[in-house]
Amino acid sequence: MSYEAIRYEIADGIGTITLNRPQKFNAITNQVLRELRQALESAGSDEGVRCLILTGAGSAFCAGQDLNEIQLQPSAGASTIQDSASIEEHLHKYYHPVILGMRSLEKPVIAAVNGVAAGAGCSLALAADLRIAADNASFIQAFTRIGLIPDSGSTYFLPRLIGLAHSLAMIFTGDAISAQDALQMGLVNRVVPSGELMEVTRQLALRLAQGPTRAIGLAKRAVNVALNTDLQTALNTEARLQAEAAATRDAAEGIAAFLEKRKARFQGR
Ligand code: LHQ
Repeated sequence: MSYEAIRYEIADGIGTITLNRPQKFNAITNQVLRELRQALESAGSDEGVRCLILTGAGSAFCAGQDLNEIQLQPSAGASTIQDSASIEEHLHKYYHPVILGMRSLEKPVIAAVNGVAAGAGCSLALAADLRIAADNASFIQAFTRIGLIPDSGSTYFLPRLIGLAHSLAMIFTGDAISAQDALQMGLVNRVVPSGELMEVTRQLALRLAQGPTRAIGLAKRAVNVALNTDLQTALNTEARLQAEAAATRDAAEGIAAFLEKRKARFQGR
């Protein structure tokens, strides 16, 4: 498939998705969401992709839903969006497969947040496993600024990452959070000078891509389950997935390498 609203490149076991509408701060159209879904599915089935980076072209990461595509109909008590009967249907049809696709992809997903991440653009960053932010990046729960509520997973991820108090302040005020404040809150893993963002992110992605990526994927699944369950179920899930991890060649190699006091050569299977 060819991509227009995003770029999708693969090198050294790393898939890089770049939101590519820089003149509109990478605002999200239906086409962006269709292509994102396609790239995520492709990354999932491609053994050559062992880690994924999500970033934005130009000076912004993503300004959220392209507001030109929303048709407001307050007199009818409803609003619609291009190609969908309702906003609710639109979220189910276009946004949710992308958010669920990022979480269910059993490969690490790193958001390289190169500038402002607003509205659903912030949700996209939150749905990644790890976030590295440029020092000039910012995070805005922009939804209430325009009379809407957080969607695309922000109500789910934000309190889990930074707790209720910070989350509700961000959501109620719509104020921009700087990269440094985001780091303090635990919203991002690391802040780096803007010019170093992609290199630092690639180094981390390369390290993960050369790791035991089957185990990393199973660990992601176990944590996804544990986020929403009781201790007994989490323990059961860990035990079942540990058995799967232990049956991989990487586990045999990892243990052998430790005993032989050498560096392990992982293959992701
Ligand atoms: C944009 C946008 C944008 C179009 C910047 N759309 N053009 C999903 C589905 C269904 C229902 C509703 O909700 C959702 C989820 C959502 O994401 S709702 C939230 C949508 N996003 C926003 O409300 C954020 C709107 N943008 C902004 O507040 C600002 O642009 C930010 C704070 C991101 C950046 O501010 P500045 O640095 O001052 O840049 P700017 O405003 O000048 O924007 C640069 C260009 O990008 C500009 O284009 P232009 O042709 O005028 O130079 C903007 O119009 C365009 N742009 N966001 N969401």
